[in-house]
Amino acid sequence: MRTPYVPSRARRILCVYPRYAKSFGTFQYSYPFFGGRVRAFMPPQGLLTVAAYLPESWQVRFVDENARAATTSDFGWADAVFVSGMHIQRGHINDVIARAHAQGRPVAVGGPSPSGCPEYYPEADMLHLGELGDGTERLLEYLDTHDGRPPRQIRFETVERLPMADFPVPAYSLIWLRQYFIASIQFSSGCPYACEFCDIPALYGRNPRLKTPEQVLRELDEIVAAGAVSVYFVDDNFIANQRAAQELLPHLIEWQVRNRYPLRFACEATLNIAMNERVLALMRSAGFNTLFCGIETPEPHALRAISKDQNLCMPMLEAVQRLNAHGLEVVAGIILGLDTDGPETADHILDFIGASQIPVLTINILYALPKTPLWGRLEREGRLSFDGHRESNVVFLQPYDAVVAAWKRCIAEAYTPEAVYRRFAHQTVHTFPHRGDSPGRGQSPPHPLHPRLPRGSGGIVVLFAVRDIRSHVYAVGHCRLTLGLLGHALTLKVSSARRAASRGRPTTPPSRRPWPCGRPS
Ligand code: B12
Ligand code: SF4
Repeated sequence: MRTPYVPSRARRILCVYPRYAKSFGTFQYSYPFFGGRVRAFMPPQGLLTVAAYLPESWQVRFVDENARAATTSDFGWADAVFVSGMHIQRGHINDVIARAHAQGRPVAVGGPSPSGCPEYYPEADMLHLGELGDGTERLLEYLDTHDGRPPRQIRFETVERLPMADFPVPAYSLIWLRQYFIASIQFSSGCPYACEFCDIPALYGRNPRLKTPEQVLRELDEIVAAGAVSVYFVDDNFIANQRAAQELLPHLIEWQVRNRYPLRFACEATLNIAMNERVLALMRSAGFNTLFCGIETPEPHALRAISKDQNLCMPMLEAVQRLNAHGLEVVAGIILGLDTDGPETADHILDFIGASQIPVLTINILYALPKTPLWGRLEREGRLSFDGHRESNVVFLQPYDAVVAAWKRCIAEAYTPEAVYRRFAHQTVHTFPHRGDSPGRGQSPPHPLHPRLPRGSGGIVVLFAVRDIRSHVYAVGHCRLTLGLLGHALTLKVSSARRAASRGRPTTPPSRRPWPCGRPS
């Protein structure tokens, strides 16, 4: 639904989603393979949701700067500018603010970075902290009743969140969905766990909030009408509320059957999903192909130390096999630089990669995000570094050079072409044949990247041409990053990643490095 606020006059709102940092995780080096169609990774759910929530009488223009830059005339058109983003986009967020101010336009910033670190945005006119809710209503009222830039910064903080059942369908009509590598949808928000490095519980709460199955299906109708073929559930943990996931899945199955399986799904979940046979069977029937899991480390004592015990509820290799047996290709997040790491940790990680045959992993170096238990502990221990030339803001217990060398070694060895092809070959035997035989799949048009590859199960390849994984892939480790979509990628092109990793040479000049939070301001 839209806001209940009834405005007294019309307004023009320009929503601008800033560029991401070039990185492995956004696959941007692969976009040229899509014949010019793909220009960005995933639609910005948060800002699109806000855009859909605005009063009906207000005009909204939406620019995702990953596809095209907002122009002077866009800024000139607007009465106010809305910006969103992550810490890693801090520089670009501040750049949008500066361009809006150059046209005399007031700017409201919101989303995960301003909500976590409002102090990063001293130039923003309005700060929106938290999710849609009472803070949003006050912001809208302010914009309705005031013109131009306020004399000083104003904060609008959501204390009472809007129930997710009242969230509007994101304003997909304002963007061209097919320009994205993969479409996205949100079912739940929040996570009951408390992994030490993660800011999700602080930002979104520990008691997962949910959309209704009907809402999700309505969104899927719009997404498929806009031409998408793969959809990523952006929930941090698809089984944060296991019962709710179990209730949603039959609706997804029924929708897929009714529509002849037009979509493949990917999501993020904790590894203990492997314990829930019923959910896995339903996911298979619903057309889930890929699951991103925050494995973090194969060392059990390390998992306990970072409060990620949920990964230990069954032997990890067995958990991965169970997921594969349900047709789910696992994508894993790995972290190096934990306090428990020792000289053998890199070997343990590489052994685990070989044994699990997980084809794609995001191998990160630990980075402390503000508002996390990790940040608090390191601050107390005097172990936060603000030296912008380091790969991480963590003062590791191991020597810095040893941690960075172990990290590079893991990336280089995990991504030799031979190793990657070997792991994918394993998937063709142990995962892809277990995918559901969905009615529409056999009849779908040829693969968008390669006409000889089938679209459905089996035609799997990963496409990455990564330039510089050094500076951009740092750790949050858990269930994110989004690779889950790989169900239809196709070429494996990792040699440049290996070159960068083995030479230790950044291809991004230091001045353009996307330091997230923690850089001295
Ligand atoms: C999808 C996703 C991505 C996508 C982004 C796609 C896109 N265009 O948005 C991709 C794959 C690019 C991505 C990458 C990364 N991500 Co990410 N990602 C997510 C994820 C899983 C979902 C985002 C989402 O859609 N949420 C749903 C929407 C509805 O929520 P929302 O954005 O918060 O919006 C709500 C409010 O904040 C508010 N709001 C939002 N914007 C605005 C603006 C205004 C003006 C107002 C009024 C309100 C408002 O209204 C919305 C409705 O309530 C989140 C986790 C999460 N739960 O959000 C992590 C998350 C955003 N990612 C995170 C990180 C760290 C990364 C990486 C750095 C990870 C890495 N190790 O490399 C990379 C960076 C990539 C790069 N090179 O730039 C962190 C950010 C931490 C922070 N506080 O900034 C998060 C929070 C996860 C985490 N804790 O680790 N990510
Ligand atoms: S890392 Fe994943 S499981 Fe852990 S708190 Fe964050 S979202 Fe939840």
